[in-house]
Amino acid sequence: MTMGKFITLEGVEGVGKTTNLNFIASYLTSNGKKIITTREPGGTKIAEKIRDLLLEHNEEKLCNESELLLMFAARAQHIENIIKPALDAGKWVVCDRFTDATYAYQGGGRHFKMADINWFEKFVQKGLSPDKTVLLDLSVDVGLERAAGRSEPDRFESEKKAFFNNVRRVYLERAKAEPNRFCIVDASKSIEQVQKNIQRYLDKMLTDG
Ligand code: Z5A
Repeated sequence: MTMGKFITLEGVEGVGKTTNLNFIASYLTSNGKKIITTREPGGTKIAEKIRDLLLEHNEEKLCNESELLLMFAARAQHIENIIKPALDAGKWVVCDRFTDATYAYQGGGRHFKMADINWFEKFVQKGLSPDKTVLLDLSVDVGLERAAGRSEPDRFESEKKAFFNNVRRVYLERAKAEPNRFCIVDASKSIEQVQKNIQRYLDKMLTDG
């Protein structure tokens, strides 16, 4: 039985997850909530080491099966050591990406069967799932443009447009299938408008308790 709330942010690259994670954190804090912000893959020392393995270009090619297993290995560490203790202590956890990203990237992008991902989800999460997921939706072209030129592209950022179009498609399918958990926010709007829209969902969560 958890007491806090678990909010995740999702979307293709460059949609503004980091920008809006900071906004959500300060809005909830100003409304008296104890919060932690975190990210996936990552969030603990071991999970951040796994993140490096996943994002870096390695001399030895990381095979897709290892990629999927490492995502869930990092997640297991993160849930056990960060997410669950925070929720149990009544904190609100705001997380940049979670398992919807695995369905979108490893399912949509790498073509793993959704049923296989679902098996790992149950094995690792033991029923834990976000209370609310903000899907920042944006065309792949605009997202890649926004993200361009920041640094050397990592292993995922080096993928082709078709890969990201599949990622976006799966995100939207999942949002349609779970309308109560997901809120889809049009990330092509100005930052102010995007945050106004996110705030409406947060206000509802704060009122509903
Ligand atoms: N991955 C996976 O495959 N499977 C999994 O299960 C998980 C992850 C959990 C790391 O993710 C990679 O791991 C990710 C998927 C994979 N790879 N990809 N691609 P990440 O979240 O750490 O990396 P990212 O997706 O590359 O995040 P990002 O590029 O940092 O994007 P962002 O956080 O969404 O965007 P941002 O930094 O907030 O904004 C980008 C720019 O746009 C910035 O200059 C902003 O000022 C600007 N911006 C933001 N909002 C707006 C609006 N509304 N208008 C105009 N400009 C804006």
